[in-house]
Amino acid sequence: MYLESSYKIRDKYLRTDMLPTMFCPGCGIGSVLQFTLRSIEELGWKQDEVVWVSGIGCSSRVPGYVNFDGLHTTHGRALAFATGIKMANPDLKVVVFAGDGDMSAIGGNHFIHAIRRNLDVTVILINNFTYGMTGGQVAPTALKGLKGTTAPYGNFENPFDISQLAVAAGANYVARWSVFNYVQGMNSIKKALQKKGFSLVEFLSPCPVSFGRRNRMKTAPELIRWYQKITVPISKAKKMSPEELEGKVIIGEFVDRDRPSLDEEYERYKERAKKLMGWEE
Ligand SMILES: Cc1ncc(C[n+]2csc(CCOP(=O)(O)OP(=O)(O)O)c2C)c(N)n1
Repeated sequence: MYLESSYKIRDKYLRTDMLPTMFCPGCGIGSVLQFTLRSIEELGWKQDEVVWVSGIGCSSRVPGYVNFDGLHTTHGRALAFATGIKMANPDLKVVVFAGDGDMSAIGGNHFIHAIRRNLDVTVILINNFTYGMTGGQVAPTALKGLKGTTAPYGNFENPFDISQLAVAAGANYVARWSVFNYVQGMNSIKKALQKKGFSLVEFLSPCPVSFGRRNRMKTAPELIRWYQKITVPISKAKKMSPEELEGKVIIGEFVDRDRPSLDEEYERYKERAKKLMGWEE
């Protein structure tokens, strides 16, 4: 039954002429792609209602594999292009597929300002704590002590908690899971897709080749066990001290609210301007 529905998803939504993907064995991006496609299928959305946008990185390859209109743009700039799409055609649903490097390093300013404006898009963020495509440099999300080509003795900088950054900047919906939290992850994607305003679903996602190898976790099962060790559900985290939470990653739903989105505010602004200026329709 599950396999049958997987074939249906594959045949309906993937550009089979683009397969196989460039993802390495054990990479989590395919799982997150599947959650997103299953969510769209369950919501009954039509393919021509949705646009996929990405920047550069392994995760940013995704729009090229799916049978939707999409843009594969420049590193860190996916949200700038997404802003153009959404404001030019507010009826379109915009999904941004991004890496943690793309959104929190080179695209960090686009990220916080798109959220501040409450742009009506859903960001599906693949957090592998590394720059996967370029071979494993540490990303701003890398926890202290993790190794990468740019930190062979262990990262000594403080990491960004990208979900908390999104909450603080004003996102309407934010959740974080690991790719192994299949049910919760899909529920969050469905909620995020239906949410008006900015929504983010962050996934801790295994990158055995660029990240795991440098951190003594060469295979996906080793990374699964590590995620189980470092993740703490939000309900449990509330009872823990900052010292106990050191080196841990909290998972769960962080915010679910309904602030007006950028396109809604822009429509109101246009109406106000027309009234003030006495312009006719
Ligand atoms: C302007 C610019 N700077 C740097 C690069 C090199 N580059 C390509 S992908 C990448 C990082 C990708 O990391 P991330 O966004 O985390 O995605 P992942 O590959 O891990 O999925 C970098 C720095 C680039 N393509 N363009």
